[in-house]
Amino acid sequence: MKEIIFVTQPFLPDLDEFLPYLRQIWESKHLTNRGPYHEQLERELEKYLNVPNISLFTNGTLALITAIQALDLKGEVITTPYSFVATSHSLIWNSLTPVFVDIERHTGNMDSSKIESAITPDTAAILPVHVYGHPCNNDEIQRIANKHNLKVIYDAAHAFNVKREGQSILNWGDLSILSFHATKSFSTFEGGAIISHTKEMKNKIDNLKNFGILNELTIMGTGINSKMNEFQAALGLLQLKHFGEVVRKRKNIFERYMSALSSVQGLEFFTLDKEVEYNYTYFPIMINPDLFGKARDEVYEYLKQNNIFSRRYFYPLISSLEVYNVYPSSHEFNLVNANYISNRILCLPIYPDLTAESVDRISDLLIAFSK
Ligand code: T4K
Repeated sequence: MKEIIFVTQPFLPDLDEFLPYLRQIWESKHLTNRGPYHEQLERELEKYLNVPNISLFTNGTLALITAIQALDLKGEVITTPYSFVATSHSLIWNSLTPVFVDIERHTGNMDSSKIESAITPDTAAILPVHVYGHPCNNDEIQRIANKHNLKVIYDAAHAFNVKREGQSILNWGDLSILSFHATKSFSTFEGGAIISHTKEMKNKIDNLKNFGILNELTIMGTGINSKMNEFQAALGLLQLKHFGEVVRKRKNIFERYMSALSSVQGLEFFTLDKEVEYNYTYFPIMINPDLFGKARDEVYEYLKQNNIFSRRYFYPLISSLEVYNVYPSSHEFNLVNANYISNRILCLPIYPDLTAESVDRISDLLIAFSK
């Protein structure tokens, strides 16, 4: 029986490296509510990511929900149907209406040329996603937002430390959110963050994530509890020390897959931009059934029979889910590329401890299964 390989596996440093942090938490008994590790991780991440302000969260979804709250949005928000459900769910949790537009074939990101025709007098914001860490077309998205006086929130859940022309893409838009989930390249078990441009906005976000409490006697608004605890923050501090090595290993795996698979007939790939420093969190391929000879779901099942658990991130499209059927844009707009990609996508296993032998085993299985 061949070894089971999942789509991902969190990178965890040696337990001995984590124990001193745990001991410190035990001794101080400061478990949460802006403890010393929380404060240290905010400072270290601001420096590492080169962003002005960061607010840590218990997970990426609550960061997204809180980011939307912080901008006091009402009405409609233009977003992408090609994402994890948390992107659109966060709009619903804020009583906003998602308006889905199509995506680009070469990146999987929101197609900026489709935004203007979706704008109505009720449009309040644009919520694009840097899918797989591919940077969105920010110049165009921001130009449209400025012209129509719209806010931009980037769901950068996949884009930890991604840079374009040497600059962090996390500074784009009004706010960006990150996820530090166990399946991400930088993980704090669960976790997330909001990146903001001003101290005023950071204070507002920090207040919202702590029930709206200003001091013992003053509650400023109806905030929520979405604070990151000390255990999460401690793991984040440790992960940061290893992040460079984690990305190097991921890049090697990515390149090994590419050299084995890039010329296989019927496999399609997203375009990589030479100006971008990626984090290689995902290895997505698209299977063209006419050329490959098998449909994506057949490949998925075949790999599964061979103990390889790939994932169809992102299928089905959010707009095709029953809960989103009530929104007109799920039907009105022509989501041609979103459907094309969603029906062909397969994310292959990629994580730092995945061996070269395993990458070769997966590549060989794919090649053998093609016609
Ligand atoms: N926006 C976007 C664009 C996102 O992709 C996400 C999350 C969010 C927002 C929201 O951020 P968070 O609130 O999650 O911070 C996963 C993740 O749960 C989710 O974080 C992620 N995106 C989404 C794309 O994928 P599943 O349901 O595929 O995870 P699961 O549990 O099936 O894990 C996949 C594989 O990973 C497992 O087969 C084994 C391995 N694994 C997983 C976990 C949780 C481990 O080895 N250890 C673990 O602890 O959703």
